[in-house]
Amino acid sequence: MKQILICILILSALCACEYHSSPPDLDIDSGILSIHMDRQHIPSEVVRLHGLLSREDFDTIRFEFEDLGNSPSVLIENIPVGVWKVEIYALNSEGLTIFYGFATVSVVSHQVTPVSIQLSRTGSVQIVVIWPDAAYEVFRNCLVVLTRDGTLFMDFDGNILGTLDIGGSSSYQGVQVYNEHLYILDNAEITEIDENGYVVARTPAPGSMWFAVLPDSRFAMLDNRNDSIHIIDTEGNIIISLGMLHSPDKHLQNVNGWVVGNSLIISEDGNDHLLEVDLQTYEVSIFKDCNSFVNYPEIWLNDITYRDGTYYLCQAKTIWTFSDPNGDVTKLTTLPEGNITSIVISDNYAYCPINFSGNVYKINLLTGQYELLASGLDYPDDMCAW
Ligand SMILES: [Ca+2]
Repeated sequence: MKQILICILILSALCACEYHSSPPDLDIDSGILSIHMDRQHIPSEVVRLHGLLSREDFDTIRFEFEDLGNSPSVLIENIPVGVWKVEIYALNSEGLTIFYGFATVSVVSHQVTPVSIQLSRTGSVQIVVIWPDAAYEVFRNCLVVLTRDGTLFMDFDGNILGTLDIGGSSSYQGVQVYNEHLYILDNAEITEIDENGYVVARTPAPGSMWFAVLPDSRFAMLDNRNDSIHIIDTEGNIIISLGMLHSPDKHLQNVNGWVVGNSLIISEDGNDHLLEVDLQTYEVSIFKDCNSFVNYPEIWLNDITYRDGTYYLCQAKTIWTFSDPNGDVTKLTTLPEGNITSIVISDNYAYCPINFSGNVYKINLLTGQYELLASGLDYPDDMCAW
């Protein structure tokens, strides 16, 4: 179910009426309704957005969103204070309403009241109205760690700031940040949360797989059992399924993905190879053969990330760096324990959680020296910086 989120800010302001001139029994307060929409949440088939503001005994106000290609917004002034119903209609090129949503909003003097309306495809689906208290409390400029105790916000000194009460005990989970939004894979669903803590989309996803957020509203679902990569859209439909250049094996390897430019780099295929998926043509190729340097008996390549021309590739305990996939690799460090489940680069440090011990290490990228940043986490499975 495709849904759009509309954030409505109601800016209520008292009219500049002098009290002695106000006639009795007249509603002298009025407010301003300011509705903004995020273009990335409007499906491409929507060509027109308009709405109604209605209340018993008052004239219905009609409004139209301008500039759909950018960030459409509308400003309605002089709304008498009180409870109003807002309805939004999204039309396609044939003039048919394909999305609809409504909310009851209370226009109050001297208050800014944010209200979200989730638009649903018309038909048999229910219309969902999300009120502001549905937002999660989120923290920014910190690490987000997925554990069996939930999704934790942790600052770069290792202090836990709070918990996002979403996330379960599945071994196939993930957290990732893309375009300032947090994506959490849990129980075969990808939840997208914006910077204010609102859930802006939920995408059904095939189970028992890892994931990567891709450009242009796509996800890659990474399957280590069938050694395949499923590219899905935000409604969960498979766009294309790709193999890993060999028949499915019995290697239940880790499969992590990281987008670099217009490619998805995958670690790994089950044979110590990194793969590259061209996100335009969906061509799959071997990006790097790691057989020559990997540290045995640390089986499997783990997470991979990239910053400023350098790739950071983990095994269970060892972190490698390289800049040219055809060039040499450098060992950054070997931690005293495994398994590293994720690597996050921030400033001049890498941050790596260890699933079995519940520790998080901070590694100096210049010297390779590491320190224990946090401990006592319950099986940290994935991490990102938000
Ligand atoms: Ca496999």
